[in-house]
Amino acid sequence: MSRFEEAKEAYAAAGVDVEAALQKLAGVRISMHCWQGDDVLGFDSDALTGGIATTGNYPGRARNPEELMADIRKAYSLIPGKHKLNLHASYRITEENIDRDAIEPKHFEAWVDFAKEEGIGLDFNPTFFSHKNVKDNMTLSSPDKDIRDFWIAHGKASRKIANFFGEQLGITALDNVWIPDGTKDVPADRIGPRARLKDSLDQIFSVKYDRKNVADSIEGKVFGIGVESYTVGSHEFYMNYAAKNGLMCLLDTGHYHPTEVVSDKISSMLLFNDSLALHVSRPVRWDSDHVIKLDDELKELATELVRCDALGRVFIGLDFFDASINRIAAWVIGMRNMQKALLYGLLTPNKELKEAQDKADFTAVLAGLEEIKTLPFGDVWAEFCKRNGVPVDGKWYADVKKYESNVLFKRA
Ligand code: RNT
Ligand code: ZN
Repeated sequence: MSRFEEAKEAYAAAGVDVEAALQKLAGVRISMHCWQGDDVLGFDSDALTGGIATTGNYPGRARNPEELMADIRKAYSLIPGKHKLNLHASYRITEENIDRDAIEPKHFEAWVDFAKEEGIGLDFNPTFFSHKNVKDNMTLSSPDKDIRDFWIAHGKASRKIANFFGEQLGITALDNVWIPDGTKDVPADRIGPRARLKDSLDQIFSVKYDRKNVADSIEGKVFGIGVESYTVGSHEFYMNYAAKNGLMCLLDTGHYHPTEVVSDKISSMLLFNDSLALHVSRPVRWDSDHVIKLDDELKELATELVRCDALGRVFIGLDFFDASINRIAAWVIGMRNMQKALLYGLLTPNKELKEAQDKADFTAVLAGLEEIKTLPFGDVWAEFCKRNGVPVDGKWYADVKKYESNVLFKRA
């Protein structure tokens, strides 16, 4: 018997159908964020500003669309399955000298062609940072009407582009709004900026699109660099705005107080919303956006998605950017870890454990959750990689190193 066959039996003894788990995992598209490839620089500015930051200067970052596409292709070749690519407006591809309020679908046609070739979907984000119109740390909530109008136009233009992605690819595109607005020190007026943000969002979302093409989400946050004391777009602000306006909340795992976990929020969100969006990241002491590890919280988050039967109504996107390591490896590790976490959740005897909980047999719950940790998970994961024609663990890194010396290190 092969190791996989043995693993299948071990899981079956615990009440888990391995083939069903593998089939479910194969149906999950994860949105890989383009911005890990170039340290969130994009193609329309020369510095990352606006409350987020990358650290490190590992050689070989992508400097133009060709390099970024080549690197993304390399990463996809080492990740099982077909996924999505998450773009920011700052990654437009054009010779035209246009500002962000004037971007159009045609400026993203090259990405649509790329997506068609790769068999992937696209997601989108308006870029409300790294721009001169981020005035006094404010965009959509600025007291300056011209500033607000510029960003409202950008928000509208972005949704039109996301709609174009959905139309062209036949895969719903997520359009996610995150803004850096806030104040460094304790503000004198909290409600004013929030009222202005509410009005700006009303204008952006006044245009209606077919939900088949574009799904809208808004992403809150607890604080950012330089805006430590007050964030206009807080979680409560967006949760209420989303509920009232039929939009989706996007929960970023780095955007809460350090002991607060997103895994515990998922069930509550799903009971009141048809769908949910996630940015999976790893905060180390703060929203540091480290590459996600297969740690307890990632497994808990993924298991919650499985238990809530939510794989069909959640938009899973990754959001980390580490400039101190090989960026392709960062993607591959993060994407594979997200898939491993989902597989872990799918290989958990959730039904039996729920029944034990309902009978108040908390000992069985504890024992069960602990014992699945030592089942032969790696053999099932290896089978998933093989079936998808990608290297198993231990076999992909050499390929990245080769690409690093042949391609990345040759970039001046
Ligand atoms: C910032 C948010 C946001 C960005 C990306 C680049 O704190 O997490 O999602 O990371 O849009
Ligand atoms: Zn995020």
